[in-house]
Amino acid sequence: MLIYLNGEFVPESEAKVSVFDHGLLYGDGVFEGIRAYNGRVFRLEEHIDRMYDSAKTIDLKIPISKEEFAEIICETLRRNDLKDAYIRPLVTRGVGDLGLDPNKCAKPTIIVIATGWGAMYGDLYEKGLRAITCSVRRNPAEALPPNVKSLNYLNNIMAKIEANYKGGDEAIFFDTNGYIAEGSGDNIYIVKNGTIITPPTLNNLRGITRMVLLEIAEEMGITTVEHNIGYYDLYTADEVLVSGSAAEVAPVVLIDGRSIGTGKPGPIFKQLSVAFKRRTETEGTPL
Ligand code: PXG
Repeated sequence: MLIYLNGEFVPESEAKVSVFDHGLLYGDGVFEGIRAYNGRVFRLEEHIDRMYDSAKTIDLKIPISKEEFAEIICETLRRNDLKDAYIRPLVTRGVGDLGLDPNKCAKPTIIVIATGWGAMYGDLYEKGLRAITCSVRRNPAEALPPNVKSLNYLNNIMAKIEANYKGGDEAIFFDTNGYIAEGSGDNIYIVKNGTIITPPTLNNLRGITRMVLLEIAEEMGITTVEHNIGYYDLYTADEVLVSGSAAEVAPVVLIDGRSIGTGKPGPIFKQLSVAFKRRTETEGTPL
């Protein structure tokens, strides 16, 4: 496997960063998770835009253009002969000293990793996921906006730990106001009486898959609404879905022991999932 690291493609065994990199010392940096299907990178431009917006928010200046970054991602896939892949670009503040001050970090570290990775949830797309709501709250926007896809994912990892202990496939976050925010690594939707409802994006990541699903639903004539939801809405929904570049579109059939709807993946999930798959097979930036 060849990894892009600061201007070079190096074998995995040589892809190393300094222990003084602030990405390691402080989680100071940003990342993306992108998929390529059939030799095309899905929604590449949107992912790059989001990464630059995350970087801008934390005042991290990525020293190359968006076009150059996109080309590096495509070249990483070509060098590894990957047509279907999961891609992880990341930019850290770079090497500094042991203090917090980012001014001590002269040059950001740029990394692109690409690997083959199939369906993240295996057979759960047919069976449905079991989820739990977790006691850890999603980082509030006034502390660290969930829109920033930062290298500090401890909030999400704490949620995942709770899901693991409670026997859930995924954890569902509340925000500090008691509204449902998102999963540990995916956006969330409920379906009620044929309408898809998803929380507005102040308390969650502005998912690229979320954007695509809302587009697809509208095209199919399914009403979509963005408003706050609570746990009552979750437990009493006809269907619950989650989405992400890694997770794609997945049905949730059990939450905190309550079975959702019929307890099986529902019709809206199935329709969206088929339409999403069709898009991933036909759209995207060719390598
Ligand atoms: N919310 C969060 C917190 C995420 O990390 C999404 C939503 C979905 O966004 P996109 O743009 O991908 O539709 C993500 C993305 C994992 C994993 O292992 C998930 C992400 C990133 C890294 C790893 O589940 N998620």
